[in-house]
Amino acid sequence: MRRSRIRRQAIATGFALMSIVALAAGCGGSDEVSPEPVTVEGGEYAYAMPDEIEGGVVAMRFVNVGKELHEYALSRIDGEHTIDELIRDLFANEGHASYATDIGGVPLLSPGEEITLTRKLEPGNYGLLCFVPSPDGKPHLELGMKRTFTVAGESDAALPAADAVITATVDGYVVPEIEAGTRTIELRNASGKEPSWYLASAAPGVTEKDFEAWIEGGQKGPSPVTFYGAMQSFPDGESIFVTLDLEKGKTYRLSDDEGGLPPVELTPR
Ligand SMILES: [Cu+2]
Repeated sequence: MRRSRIRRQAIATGFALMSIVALAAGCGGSDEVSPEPVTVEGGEYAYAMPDEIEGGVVAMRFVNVGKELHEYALSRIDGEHTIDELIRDLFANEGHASYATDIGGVPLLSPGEEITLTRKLEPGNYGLLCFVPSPDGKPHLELGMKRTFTVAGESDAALPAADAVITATVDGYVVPEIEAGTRTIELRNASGKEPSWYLASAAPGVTEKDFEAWIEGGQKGPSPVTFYGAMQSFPDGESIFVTLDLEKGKTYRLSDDEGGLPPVELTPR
């Protein structure tokens, strides 16, 4: 949960944001059976999703059904600990709890946006938390945006075929050309670190300061930056698949607020 604490701080100070992204695409396709996505709706101020989902290769479709920005910080919780114990311990121990493992979830997602993450999930108990501040400054988790769910069993679903691969290397993200449309992108971490994968877009000339001012001003009107989620940090040597709509001609920015990788831009063709 280290990242979640950092995210909370970053958002509180308004600086997580020009995290934006880029994607790539070619043509994909596979005969293997992809998992049926489990929908996780985030809104003011709760997550709606099943209490139990099947393990193995799991596709989770995260949707922001609310009016504010939301995130979906995901952790595995060992033992019988509750989500309230986890929150208490994270705040008391600089984002750490001995019984919880941060496995990465969806970072900032703008209202109306959605993204699907596909990867393997082991059986166990998991927790979702939103550290985004409400207009009055209270983190959403204090207002109810927190919940646990159970992963049980193991399906025979396979990982999806990727339309494109974005690799995080020691020097930065390597992004191929991207084709517009609904695309499944493999995010491959070969950076030796745990970078985050923020995907966002903003009108020309909009800066981090504009976003910071919007947060500090009580989030009046639409956010000057649109966030498409993508992925919080995950371990070196691993891959996670994201599926999302990429708009032709829009400039996306992929950036990292964890490992210090330089941001890259991509415009789907
Ligand atoms: Cu939230």
